[in-house]
Amino acid sequence: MDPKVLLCQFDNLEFYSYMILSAKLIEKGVKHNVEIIEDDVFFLNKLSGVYDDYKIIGFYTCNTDYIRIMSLIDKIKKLFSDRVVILGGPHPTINYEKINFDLVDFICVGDGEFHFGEWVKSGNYMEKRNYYNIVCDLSEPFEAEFAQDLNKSPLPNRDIYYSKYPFLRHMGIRRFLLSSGCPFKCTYCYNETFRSKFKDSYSKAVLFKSPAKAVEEIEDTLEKYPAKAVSFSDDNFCINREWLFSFLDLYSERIGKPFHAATTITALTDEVIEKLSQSNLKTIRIAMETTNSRIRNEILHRPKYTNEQFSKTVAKIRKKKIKVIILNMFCLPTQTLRDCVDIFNFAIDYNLIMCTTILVPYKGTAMYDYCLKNDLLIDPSGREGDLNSSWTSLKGVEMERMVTMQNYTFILNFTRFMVPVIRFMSKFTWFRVLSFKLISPVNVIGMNFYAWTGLLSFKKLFELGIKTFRIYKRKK
Ligand code: B12
Ligand code: SF4
Repeated sequence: MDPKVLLCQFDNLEFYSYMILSAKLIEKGVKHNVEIIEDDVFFLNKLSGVYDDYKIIGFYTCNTDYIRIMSLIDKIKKLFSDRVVILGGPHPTINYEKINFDLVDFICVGDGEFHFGEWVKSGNYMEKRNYYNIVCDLSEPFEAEFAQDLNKSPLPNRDIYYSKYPFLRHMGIRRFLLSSGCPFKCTYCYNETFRSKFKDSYSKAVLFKSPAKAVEEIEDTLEKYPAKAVSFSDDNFCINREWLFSFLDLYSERIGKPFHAATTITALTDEVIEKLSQSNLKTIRIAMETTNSRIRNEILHRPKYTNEQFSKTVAKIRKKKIKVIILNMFCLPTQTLRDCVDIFNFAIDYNLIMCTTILVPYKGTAMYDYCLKNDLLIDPSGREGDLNSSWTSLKGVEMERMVTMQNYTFILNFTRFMVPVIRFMSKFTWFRVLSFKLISPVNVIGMNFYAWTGLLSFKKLFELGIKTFRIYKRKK
């Protein structure tokens, strides 16, 4: 009997990686399914029930997921020793030396679209040896492999999600990824690590789908799965002016739906803003990361921009009736509570919606090495954050107090008088603990609510809120 593949994840969202792998598995005639795991015990029961004959179990693994996935694999291996477990995605790609091969059978270093299907189909998964970029033995040679031309990547098979999860099918917004990579060198980002680690294996820092191919994919998708709006997940949507303009020309002509994207402030010239506005851009995410330019330049290695330049550009975008969401990070090395106060005041001064996160120095990044070298990390081998909320990875009470400030973003974003109040209260341990436990989930929901209103209906936002609460309940 042919082996079946189960692709597992924790987040309630379509993963491009799985939709692409699925297209390839279909091509090779491999039966497969996707599973969004809400509860570990329930999932383990399913492995002996509906997934009884799913021999190969795959996990998309970000740094954030690794520890949780490893604890689940430990249980899988104890209960079902015949299952073959394979990890793919950013963590095994940039940290393959650190994978625990006592538990994991194989990892995929780089893109899975090239050999995964044939590895399953031809029965190579039964042999403990490396197969191109599918690796189980680091002492033997292997080739990390990456897409060189996105036009040659298979069209994502969305049906794998939409036929199974009505919540995703009826989301009202469809996500697309038209490029990969970003030319900047931010120390906390995957892109810089990826480039320095695999400098001989990739062709260009940023790859794009051709505008014609991109629009074709959007058209086909919307025809099959209608939606009110489109969201581009690209790291830096506006980074190449020439590509952007020719894509937007076609998009306006053939699609024209309201859309959402993320970019760096440096890409937003007057001409680009005008073009985006004419093309029906409704919301844009721009990372400022911190108002402290020393930290931005010397520690984060962000592209160069001043606070003034940032505020002026943002004002121009808002004049075009485009909603701006700025992103900021808390608990950065050398950051102080004063900096956090400045961040809130900046958002209030310019009337900006702000989403904040807490820095997680991911293993494998320059930021992790910096924190390790300067003895800043509480636990260098510990957890690497969580999708929705994190505790500080950096030592010090000041850092803990910044977590509390972050937990109240949904209020401090709009009420200046509350900023010193929360800053003062964060002195008390009980207040910090209580805020983390009770307020941080509300904060995540609040920030998402402000960020997505206008693109998602109230009903969808409500459903998303409920799902987020369920994640917290599970964690508790
Ligand atoms: C779209 C996107 C999202 C989306 C969708 C996430 C998803 N998993 O698809 C959302 C908004 C939900 C998201 C959330 C997060 N993201 Co994100 N995201 C991206 C982005 C921009 C594109 C991912 C993508 O679709 N790539 C295209 C597909 C085709 O490539 P791929 O995912 O690498 O998959 C290929 C291979 O990796 C491999 N593969 C992958 N999985 C598997 C599994 C098996 C079994 C096999 C064999 C192969 C295989 O085959 C695939 C096809 O070739 C990347 C940037 C990037 N350059 O990848 C960041 C990125 C993955 N995200 C990142 C982060 C940090 C996050 C969050 C932790 C943010 C947060 N604090 O909440 C969460 C984590 C959620 C999660 N568990 O995935 C980091 C990861 C860093 C790291 N070292 O782990 C990245 C790299 C961004 C960055 N520049 O640093 N993200
Ligand atoms: S600008 Fe964003 S995507 Fe580009 S390297 Fe920096 S953090 Fe990564």
